[in-house]
Amino acid sequence: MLIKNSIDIRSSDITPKDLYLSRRKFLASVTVAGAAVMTGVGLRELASPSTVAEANAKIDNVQKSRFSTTEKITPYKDVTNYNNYYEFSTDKYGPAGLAKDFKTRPWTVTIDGLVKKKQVLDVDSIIKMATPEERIYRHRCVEGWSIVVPWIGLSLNELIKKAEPLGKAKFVQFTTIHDPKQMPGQKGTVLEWPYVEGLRMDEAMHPLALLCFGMYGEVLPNQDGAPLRIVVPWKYGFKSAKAIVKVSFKEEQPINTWNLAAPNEYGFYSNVNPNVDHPRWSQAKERRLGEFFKRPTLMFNGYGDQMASLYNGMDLRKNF
Ligand SMILES: Nc1nc2c(c(=O)[nH]1)N[C@H]1C(S)=C(S)[C@@H](COP(=O)(O)O)O[C@H]1N2
Ligand SMILES: [Mo]
Repeated sequence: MLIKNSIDIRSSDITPKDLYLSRRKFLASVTVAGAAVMTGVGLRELASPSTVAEANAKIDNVQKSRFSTTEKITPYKDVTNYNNYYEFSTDKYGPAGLAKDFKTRPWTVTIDGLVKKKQVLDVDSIIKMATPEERIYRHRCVEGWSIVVPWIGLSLNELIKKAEPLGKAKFVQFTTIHDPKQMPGQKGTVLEWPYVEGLRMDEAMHPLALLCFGMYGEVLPNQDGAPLRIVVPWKYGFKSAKAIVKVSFKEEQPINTWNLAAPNEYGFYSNVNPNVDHPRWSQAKERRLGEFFKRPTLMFNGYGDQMASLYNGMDLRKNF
């Protein structure tokens, strides 16, 4: 979002996906073995068939979702080489390389705040809470580019139900890991760290909100938010926090990083809305990665049938 003018999309440098994947698999397995030595986690545990720690490891047993769009899926190489992930770099071509050794195991997620069951959960126990679903969603970045991604995950509400929120809990906040040793961008002050995002409870409970750990049939690549991220397809991309370590239930509307950084440009709700311009550019159109011509942006990113009723009576110009 620091980039104010044209968006440079390189879609011509085609790497055959198989070649690319086998190289990444090699890198990932080396990293996993190294992490096991350093953390004392047994290699046997890491190698057990139900543990899916490796970026690009295949995910079995994935159900199709009725929420999937039938639009053309964006090429894997675009989705995994053009990323917003400021913890690693503000250059969209940076995270793919800089995140390749990022350690995603062991990994825990702390559930705290206004819940009956405060707890610390191992990421693999969260992943096993429900049968994984493939959800092919449109994803619209506030900067004017979009992608269609076959995400894999479970409804966020599965995790929320396990936590048993109290009646007072009106919002949920997600916190990204803070680890400047591994995340070079966190040594700088381009944003306040850790990255935080939030949803109103009814948004978080909506079946479209996804707790995501995979894409394209495989474990999430690190640059796309491994081991666990949020995906809320009716909102601008920055609402979909990556690499989360904490889920907190709150009475008051929580802080979200981009609102803190530029409150007149980025709101809390950030529903995709072609009728409300960003102060510095129009939001009426978008460019799908890998395509040349722009297309019109849809209200709620095309998810209005499911989502519009949640915002009845709200002024969407004020609550942008
Ligand atoms: N922790 C964290 N999460 C983040 C971001 C980030 O910089 N840090 N960028 C956001 C933005 S602006 C977008 S568009 C999406 C991009 O997700 P993708 O790289 O998987 O396409 O991640 C979102 N989640
Ligand atoms: Mo974004």
